Amino acid sequence: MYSDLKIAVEKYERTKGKTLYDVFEMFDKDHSLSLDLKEFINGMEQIESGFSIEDLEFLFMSLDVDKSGTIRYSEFFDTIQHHF
Ligand SMILES: [Ca+2]
Repeated sequence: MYSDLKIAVEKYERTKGKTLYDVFEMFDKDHSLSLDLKEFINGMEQIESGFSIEDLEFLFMSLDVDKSGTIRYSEFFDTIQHHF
């Protein structure tokens, strides 16, 4: 499922000419430099990732490495860049 996440994000980056940081910033509506579950789900729907809500909840929990209830940029970035 991580590879699907990477593919979805990279497809969006390519078609829109965005960086991974731009994508994160777009998701991070309140500019807290971290994503809560709602921001993550809304963001993934915005880039038309095609994941179900259940999949997104699972991904969110996996991305939240330290189980803080939010995804920090470093967690987001590390998972997408280095998980393969
Ligand atoms: Ca946030």
